[in-house]
Amino acid sequence: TNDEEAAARVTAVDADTGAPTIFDKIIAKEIPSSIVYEDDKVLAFRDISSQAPVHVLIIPKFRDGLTQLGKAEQRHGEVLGHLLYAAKLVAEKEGIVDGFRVVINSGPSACQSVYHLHLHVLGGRQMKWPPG
Ligand code: DGP
Repeated sequence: TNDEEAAARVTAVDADTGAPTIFDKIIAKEIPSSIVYEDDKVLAFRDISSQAPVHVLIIPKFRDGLTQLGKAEQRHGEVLGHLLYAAKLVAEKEGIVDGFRVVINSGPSACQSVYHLHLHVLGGRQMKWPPG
């Protein structure tokens, strides 16, 4: 409903304060996660609210102001490229490299809920288009 959309939007707008997020605790391994891939720059772990048989989040270990894609700066280009390449590595590792989807929700209208940039890697079932 429109009310639900409005509520989601207000929550999301309030959320991008630049403050640390739950993902910092996941990176620090202060809270557990199911890690799929890790290197010096990125961490990939299973989404707690899985929307497909494979649903992995990939995040930069050093957020460096990159709360959302819509706030990317030129200096983030290298890590953004690396995140995308890591998505391919994750897809390969998960056995879905023949068909998978990568999603970035940027900002309230896209329903971003955690303000630490992340890629969703989804697969293991027939994906539909258009997305919701
Ligand atoms: P987005 O809506 O694009 O901001 O996606 C954020 C995702 O993060 C959402 O699908 C649920 C996931 N998530 C939130 N908190 C946790 C957590 O503590 N652990 C894990 N594994 N995933 C989380």
